[in-house]
Amino acid sequence: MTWRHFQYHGFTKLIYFSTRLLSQKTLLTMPGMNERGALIVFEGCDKSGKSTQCSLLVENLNRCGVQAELVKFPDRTTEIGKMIDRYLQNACFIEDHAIHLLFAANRWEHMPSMTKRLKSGVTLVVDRYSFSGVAYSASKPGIELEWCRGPEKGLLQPDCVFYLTLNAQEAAMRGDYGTERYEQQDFQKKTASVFENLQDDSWKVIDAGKSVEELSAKIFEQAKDIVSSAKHRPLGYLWKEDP
Ligand code: Z5A
Ligand code: MG
Repeated sequence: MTWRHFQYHGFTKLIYFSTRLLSQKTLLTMPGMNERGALIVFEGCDKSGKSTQCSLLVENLNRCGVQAELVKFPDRTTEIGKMIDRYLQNACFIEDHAIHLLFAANRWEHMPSMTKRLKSGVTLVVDRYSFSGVAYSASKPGIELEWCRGPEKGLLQPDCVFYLTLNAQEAAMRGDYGTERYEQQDFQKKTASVFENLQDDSWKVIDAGKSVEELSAKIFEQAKDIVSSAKHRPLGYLWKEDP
């Protein structure tokens, strides 16, 4: 082999191995093309600390390199959300079935953007969802639980529901309790019993009577596993398989 040949082959090999090394490194560091984000929902009775824990979970996930965003229902900023806000503040009357449909519509209007974000790999942390919709409406006299589930069928299925439990007396001692519709202890007890009926294997029951820090550490640990296991699972749809 001449010196020229040696130079040519050495250079080609160098290019070949550097390209392989680069593509392997890119695969390791870039999020996989088909990896989706997880849909993590927080539910629970009034003042159980859902909003506090949702914000902390988003911060903790982002800090460890998981892209995560907060979604809150009701979203009081949309046209439908503004009607819901007036209703919750006792500024207007809306018939019980009609307000139930508005809460569900408020979720449906967010489905396209939520689906897009999940598919692009973003984890969504959702502060209240369909289970609140069903629990609060089905606690009213004359509204059947099955009827309440109807408009929620086909919404995105959460990968996990963190259900924060707190007894009604403890909740009543927390900030701002009693300023909105539904914030009465008897009604809260009824909603808690409906929530219990709605639980399945994806629910994780959390005793919300602990400190904010203790709760957020425990939730973060569990959420990391949920994010990993959701990556390659197809998106599911709520209560679609029910007869
Ligand atoms: N509703 C419905 O009917 N149908 C639907 O489809 C949906 C909702 C989605 C408004 O919801 C109402 O809408 C709600 C259900 C109904 N009615 N009720 N009741 P909302 O989500 O907008 O409600 P909110 O005003 O935000 O309250 P909340 O969500 O129940 O609170 P929270 O998020 O669970 O708690 P927090 O804001 O995080 O904390 C409450 C206070 O406790 C605050 O002062 C914190 O600093 C304190 N806190 C939090 N964690 C702790 C711990 N660990 N220890 C001590 N203190 C704590
Ligand atoms: Mg809240």
